[in-house]
Amino acid sequence: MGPRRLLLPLAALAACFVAAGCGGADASTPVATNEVEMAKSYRFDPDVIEIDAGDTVTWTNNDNFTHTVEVDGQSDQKVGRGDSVSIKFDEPGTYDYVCTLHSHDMSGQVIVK
Ligand SMILES: [Cu+2]
Repeated sequence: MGPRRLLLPLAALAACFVAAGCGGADASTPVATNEVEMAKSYRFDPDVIEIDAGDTVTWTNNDNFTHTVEVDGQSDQKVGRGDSVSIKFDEPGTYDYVCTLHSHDMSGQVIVK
């Protein structure tokens, strides 16, 4: 009799890998605030916020690099080191935004109620 080869554990391991995924940008709990920091390094903090319609959100850049805020459907706003930008949200909805310079690392969401 030859040795038995058990391939099953390997298959199970591979399935776990797929299930765990590589993480998404959608796991954050919204924070009720209208202040977002561009924190070191390459982060929006908090990345998901909740505000009321008519509120203005201010992003402040405390990182060592220039960033931008581009809300879906709006123009890109450049924010240098130490600068800030404010955007008013009049209509309820969910607004995704990115830093267009670092869109892989820096994205966030404004939920307007
Ligand atoms: Cu950036």
